[in-house]
Amino acid sequence: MALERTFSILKPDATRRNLTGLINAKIEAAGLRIVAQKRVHMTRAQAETFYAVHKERPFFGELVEQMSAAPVVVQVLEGENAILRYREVMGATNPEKADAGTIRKEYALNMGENSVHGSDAPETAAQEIAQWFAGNEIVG
Ligand code: RTP
Ligand code: MG
Repeated sequence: MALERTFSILKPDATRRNLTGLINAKIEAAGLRIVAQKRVHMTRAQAETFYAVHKERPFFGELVEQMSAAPVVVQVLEGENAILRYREVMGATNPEKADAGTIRKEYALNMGENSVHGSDAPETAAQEIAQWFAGNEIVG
């Protein structure tokens, strides 16, 4: 299978607790290469746009609040089957249901503050990467 790219966010709960290095070590150990990375503080508007698919959900307000409350690290990850591979490494949305060894099992605080985001499909990955990175910022 050809190399694929996915979009990742190390969320505010992770940056606050200085966990970005430990999480990156798990990403790299899983065979994914970090081909772009920067630290940004999302505005409310950026968080609303990013999670627009969830705007009717009851947790939307809290999600936007949390995502814009502190800096995040946005990344592009590259590897074979990167989208699914990263979802496996992240673990289930609810950390209580996440498999042992996954990022969320080890580091997430709860369903909302679950340390990482990863794209869920090729179309969303392309869209999310384009929202946060210029082409020349990604070095594969
Ligand atoms: P993500 O988009 O952040 O990678 O997470 P996901 O696919 O595993 O989960 P998704 O259903 O897309 O939900 C997006 C984020 O919203 C927060 N959430 N809170 N309190 C709740 O019931 C609830 N449900 C979801 C989480 O931060 C989740 O990652
Ligand atoms: Mg999602």
